[in-house]
Order: sequence, then structure tokens, then C-alpha cells
Amino acid sequence: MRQIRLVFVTLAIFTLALSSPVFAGSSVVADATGDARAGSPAYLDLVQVKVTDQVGRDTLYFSAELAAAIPATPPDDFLAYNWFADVNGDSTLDYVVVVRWCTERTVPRCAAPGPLPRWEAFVNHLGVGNTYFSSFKVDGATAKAFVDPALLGGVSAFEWFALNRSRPAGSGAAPVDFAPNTGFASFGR
Ligand SMILES: [Ca+2]
Ligand SMILES: [Ca+2]
Repeated sequence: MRQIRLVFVTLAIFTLALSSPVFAGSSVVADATGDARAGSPAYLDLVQVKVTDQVGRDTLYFSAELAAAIPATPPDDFLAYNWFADVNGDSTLDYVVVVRWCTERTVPRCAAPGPLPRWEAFVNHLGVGNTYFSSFKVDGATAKAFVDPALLGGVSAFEWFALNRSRPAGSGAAPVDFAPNTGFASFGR
């Protein structure tokens, strides 16, 4: 019996080793279902958020899993999945990774050139500016962003949290859900 279990464990490790890339650092936060602002769609209710270091690709993978699948073409005026980072431990936010849904109704806040409506993604180096990237995906109930670590200053560790919005940040409307609900999670590569 013990040998059989050992075989399964070995197989599991072998399978894990075969599936690239290697995950060296991962920071995961589970969040309650149903704690998003009342009246907001279930695809803005965070269930689990995560930052993973994809070593073989030198990529930071940010994910936000929601309580329901995100429509490929949402009926909403605006949606945003955000991951905020404090990279130097002073509790001041330095970067935001953003995946968002922009429509004609949210111009000029979604003002990058190109046809609307559309999904877009960028890193906002707060106070410096946005760097847009195309390596993101709205995949069922998960929003995914694959980010060059250089866009977050190339640091090896940072404090972070995620939030979702149904209105642009500049509108004054509060975010819909946070994970963790207070404070930061810690990531290290
Ligand atoms: Ca939630
Ligand atoms: Ca929450």
C-alpha cells in the first residue's frame, strides 16, 4: 500500500516537473463569496486572487478568480480587475496592474487609442504613467495578466492586494470587492 502511494506521489511530482513553467513563488488570497458590493454582478465578486512567479518565462502571473464567468462582451459600461503593489515596504502604492473593459460610455477615462468597446491591460506606475501590454486573458471566471517583472521595477518581493471596480477610479465610486479585505498579502520570487 505504501509503495503504491509512493508511486502516485512520484508520478505527481514527475507530472508537475513536466508542466512548465516552474512556479517558484506564489502568493494566494482566498476571498468570501457574496461580500462584493450589493447589486454588482457575480463576475465582480472575488473568490481567489494570486500572484505567481513563472520562472521559466520571467513573468509575473496575476490572476483574479470570480464567483461567475466574466462575459467576453459584458453588458456593463466598465469593469476593472486591479492588483496593487507596494514594492518598497513603505505602505505607499507604487504600481497597479489593470485588466479592464472599456466602452464608449466610459470615454475619456478609458482613453487609449483604438476601437471601443474592448478589453485592455496595462501597468500604471503611479505618478509616472501607463505601460499597455497584450498578454492578458479573460478566461471564464478568471481574469489573467502576464506581466514583465520590469514593469513593476524588477523587484523580487512586494506587498499587494486586489480589487474590482464597476466604475472608473476617477469617478469617485468605491471599489466593488477587495482581497484581502484589509491590509496586504506578501509576494516573493
Ligand atoms: Ca468576494
Ligand atoms: Ca472581499
